[in-house]
Amino acid sequence: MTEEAVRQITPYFPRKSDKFIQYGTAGFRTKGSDLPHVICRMGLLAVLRSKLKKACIGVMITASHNPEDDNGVKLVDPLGEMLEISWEKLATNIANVSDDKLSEVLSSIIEQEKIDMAVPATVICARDTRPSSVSLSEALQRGIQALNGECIDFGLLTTPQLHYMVRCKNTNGAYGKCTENGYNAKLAVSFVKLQNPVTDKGKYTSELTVDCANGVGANKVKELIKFLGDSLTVNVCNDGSTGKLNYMCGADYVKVNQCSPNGINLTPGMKCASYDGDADRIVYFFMGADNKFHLMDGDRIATLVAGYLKNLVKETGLTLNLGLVQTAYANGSSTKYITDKLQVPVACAATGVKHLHAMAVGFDIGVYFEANGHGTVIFSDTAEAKIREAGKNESLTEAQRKAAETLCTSIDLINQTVGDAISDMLLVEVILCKQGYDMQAWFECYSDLPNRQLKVKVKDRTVIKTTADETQATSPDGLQSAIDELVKKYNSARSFVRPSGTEDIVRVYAEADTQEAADSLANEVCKVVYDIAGGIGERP
Ligand code: 16G
Ligand code: MG
Repeated sequence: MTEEAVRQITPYFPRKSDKFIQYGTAGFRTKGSDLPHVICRMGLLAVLRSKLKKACIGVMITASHNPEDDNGVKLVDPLGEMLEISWEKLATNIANVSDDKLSEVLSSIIEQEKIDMAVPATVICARDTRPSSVSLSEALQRGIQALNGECIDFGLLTTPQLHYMVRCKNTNGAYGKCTENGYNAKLAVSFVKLQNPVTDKGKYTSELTVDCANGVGANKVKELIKFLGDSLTVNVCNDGSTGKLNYMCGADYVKVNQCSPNGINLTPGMKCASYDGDADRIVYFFMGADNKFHLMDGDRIATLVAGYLKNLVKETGLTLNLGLVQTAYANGSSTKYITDKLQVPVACAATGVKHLHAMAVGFDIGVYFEANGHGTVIFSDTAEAKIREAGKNESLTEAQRKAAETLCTSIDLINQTVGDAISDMLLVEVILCKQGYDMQAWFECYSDLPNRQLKVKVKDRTVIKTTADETQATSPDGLQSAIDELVKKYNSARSFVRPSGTEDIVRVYAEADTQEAADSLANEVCKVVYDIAGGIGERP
């Protein structure tokens, strides 16, 4: 069977180059033109995974915030979570094997994993708006069909919408209807239910301007708005009609450059947000009372969400263990605010959504956010059942019941499968409205510690090893103690280094009480990395 499948696809999607490609933190990602055979082969792998799991598997074609010429592919597991880590290696093997060995590798996976090839397979696929995504989606479907899998093609979707569809499909509608209208209706109904009863909205205004990175989020949010009536006005910018995908716009651009994107003329009083190219990340921004640009990143969103949920849980009287997962990049002030002021425990995970997600599952209610704006909330099955039950429990006080009902509706507003710019945006709006916050009030919750991120080129970045939370370097010898010595020279300072998972460089992060101090510390740490870890090129 594998031989026949390979015979069907290789004439059309041959492996043209020997360039090694790895399934990394966000799947395969490279130039779109290098991907046809990789994506076709992911169709084969998705079919095998579907047969193994006896469930529908998802495949998303996107390169998120990368330039328009790049593309990528990710597999999505049955409950809408990222592909199990042990299968990343299988994906890498399949992508890199020569055409004449492909059948052999497929057969060995079938044997090792004891896959019953008689089980039917279904794969849900979707793509972003990149020009190369259309033909890559065809390649994917050819791969799926070659192993007799059924393919459900949703065409254009945001990445989190695809994750949502997979979960809906495998839970027989318990999570929602497996259609775009189903997704929009679920979110919009919950949003309106949470927003409308708020009588005292304080400084809150129900209007915002969204930079959609000229990506797939633009048309999708336009569809969603139709379901919102007049409860929220969303001005959609960078909708792809004129600008180029991710070019001088989008969440990554705004976060990295700390400035407003092209296409938005930022003036005081405006509330703005940016999605990334596949709408799984969101950051907010505004111009403050000081006439300066202020970024409200994932850390800010996390504090808002954790505080809101913590209050609601308290009002229900239920005992539920709520925690927040951040990465080492989270600003020290946000961690302090959450721990001291909100009294929510904070855990630190390695960079990359799958690591945060895995740690968040350990709480009854696990909130996770990366500073770059990717994040969501996960409710354990038991927590969700308890909350839903409390919403109907006549023996509770009315206030307790109401809080439980509000929590239930919030659960429906949240895309628990993965970070979702559209769903996160609606959640932030609900919370800002309840708190009566404008952007300035939200901003004033705490002040960020000044920080700096730099990169160093080294011969082999894998010589740098870190602890699981990435806050300490365990190798090479002497690196961590050198960093510790430097940190001691500054106030409220912290610094760490880690090998990037997406680029061939070492990343350096430093924060301190002033920008000058953070800059200087980051620079000094770069020199230490260069000297101890085998720097190449000019010394920083
Ligand atoms: C990937 C990750 C992102 C992480 C980034 C770090 C996913 C879906 N994406 O884009 O979460 O922040 O890598 O990049 O997991 P780095 O390793 O180069 O610093
Ligand atoms: Mg993305």
